[in-house]
Amino acid sequence: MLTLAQIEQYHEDGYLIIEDCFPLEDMERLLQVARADQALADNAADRLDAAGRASRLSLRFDLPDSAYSAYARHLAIVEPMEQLVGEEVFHYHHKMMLKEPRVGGAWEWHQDFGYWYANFLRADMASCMIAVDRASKGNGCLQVLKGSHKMGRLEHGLTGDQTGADLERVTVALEHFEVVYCEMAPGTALFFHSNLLHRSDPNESEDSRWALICCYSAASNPTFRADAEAGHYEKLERWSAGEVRAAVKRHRAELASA
Ligand SMILES: O=C(O)CCC(=O)C(=O)O
Repeated sequence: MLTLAQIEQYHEDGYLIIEDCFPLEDMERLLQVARADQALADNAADRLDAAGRASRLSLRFDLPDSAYSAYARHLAIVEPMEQLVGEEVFHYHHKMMLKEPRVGGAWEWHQDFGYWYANFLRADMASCMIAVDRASKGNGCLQVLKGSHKMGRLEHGLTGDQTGADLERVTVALEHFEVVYCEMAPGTALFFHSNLLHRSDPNESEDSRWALICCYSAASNPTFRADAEAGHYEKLERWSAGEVRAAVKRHRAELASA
C-alpha cells in the first residue's frame, strides 16, 4: 500500500515510480513467456510514428487466462491504483509494448485521455507501466511532462497512425513543465494519470524494451458506448503474488505443450 506522501506526490506530479515492485526473477519469467507466445505476436499491431517508424503493441480489452491478465489483476498494482484514483477501479485494457532493438518507433506527446475520452466521461483513469526488461534513455524509455496532468485534456489529432496532442500547446507546455525520462530496471512500476503528457523516443539501441501497461478507470466513471472494446465496469478479481506466479507458470506450461 502507498503512503500518504506517495499519494500526494502522484497528485502533484501526475505520476509515481515504485522501484522493485516485482522481483527480477518474476520479470524474467514473464518475458520468457511473452517471447515464446505466438498468440501475443499474432495479436500485435503496428502504430506508425510521425517519421513512419513502427511501434508494436499487443493489446487486449478482455482478461483471458494469461500471464499478462494475471498482472492486470495483481494486488501490487490494483491496490495502489485504487489509492491513486481514489476509489474502486475496473480494468479497461492491458498491452505489451514490444519495442524492439533498432526498429521500435517513437510515441508522440499525448495524453491517454486524449484517446479514451471517446467513451469515458471523466479522466479518473490511470495506467501502470511495468518494466519487463530494462528501460533506458537509449532504448526509448517513457518520458513524462511532470505536472502536465493539471492542464486538463488537450485537443488531439493524428500524427502518423498515432493520436498526438495539439503541438502548439505542447510547445508551450514544454517551457513550463519538466521532461522526466523514466529509466526503469525490470520490475519497476510507473503509475501515471490519464491526462499526463508522455512520449518516448525510437529504440535505436541493441536492447529491446518490453513493457506491460495496464489501464484502469474509476468504477464510478460513466461510459456511454456499447461496443465491447469501448470499456465498461466489471468487478475486477485481485490476485496475490502467489496466484499471479501460478498463472505465469500455467501459461508457460501451455506454451510448452502447444
Ligand atoms: O511504450 C511507450 O513508449 C509509450 C506508450 C504510450 O505512450 C501509451 O501506451 O500510451
